[in-house]
Amino acid sequence: MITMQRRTLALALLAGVFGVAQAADPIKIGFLVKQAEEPWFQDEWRFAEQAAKEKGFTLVKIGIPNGEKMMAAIDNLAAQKAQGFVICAPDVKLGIAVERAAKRHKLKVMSVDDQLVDGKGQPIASIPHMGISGYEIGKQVGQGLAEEIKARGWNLAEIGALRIAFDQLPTARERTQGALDALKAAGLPVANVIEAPQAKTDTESAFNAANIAFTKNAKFKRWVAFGMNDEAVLGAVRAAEGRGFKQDAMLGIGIGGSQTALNEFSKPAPTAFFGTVLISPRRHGYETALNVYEWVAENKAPPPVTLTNGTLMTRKNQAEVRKTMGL
Ligand code: FCA
Repeated sequence: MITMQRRTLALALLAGVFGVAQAADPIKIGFLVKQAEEPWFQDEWRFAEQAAKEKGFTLVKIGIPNGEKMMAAIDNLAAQKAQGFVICAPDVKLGIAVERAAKRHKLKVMSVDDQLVDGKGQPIASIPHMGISGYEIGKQVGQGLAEEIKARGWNLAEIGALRIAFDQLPTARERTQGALDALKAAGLPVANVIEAPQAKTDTESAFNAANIAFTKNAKFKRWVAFGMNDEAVLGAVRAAEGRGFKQDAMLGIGIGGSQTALNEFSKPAPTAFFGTVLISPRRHGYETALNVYEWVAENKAPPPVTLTNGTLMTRKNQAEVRKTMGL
């Protein structure tokens, strides 16, 4: 009896010394996202749940629309005895705050989608990250637009190119820069690029931004639109419709491929939302949750940075493209 107790004590001490979760500790991992209502984040959560089910850990999903809610969520995770979390923060400049809170509560942290930055705007290297290859994916958007412009026989010199911009977010800036560079390479005059900064990253803000841009640039009779995600492009498409630019005078390609895009593709008649670059919510949800789980359970740290790619998906090829992505 006494020997047994000693052994238990020794094991407990060992576990304490090495900071390893004891076998009896149920593993709990948070998944914090900035815009829980957006289909992309819903998909990420769904795939993270799949990892939780397979590995037998608990996933705690929390929406963090602002910095205050974010800090409260991290404290809440610690109070619930979680051991780590995945985060897409409402503002990447909250990076240092995230790093400190995680350290204070001894929580492992990994970022997804939006890479956290320090006070100088540099990525925080101690926080592993999985994001998309923003510039490359943006280029795919621009190339897709250029090809369709050609197929329609439109004259690049007469087209307004609407950039729905959210430049305070580095990945958003990279994405639209890629699209712009591809369009310029195809022959789009720089003077035709119309900037439409959105206040927030949702469809309504993009709609408002596009409306202002259309009003100011009435000389263009044909438009293409691109932005950081499907919601941005959808806002531009809806604003264009309101001004009589239907799919024969307007062309938009988004980034994402979640329900926002699928809803457009399933409408009986094609809209100006021509396509999207499908990215992988499975990788971003399932893999990040698994990465943090393995970090906690097996002390195996995730790769410092993982960048994922995408595939152009249109109304026509949506079924096969989604299948290839395992969706
Ligand atoms: C960002 C965007 C999302 C999605 C994700 C991959 O966080 O806000 O819409 O594009 O990157």
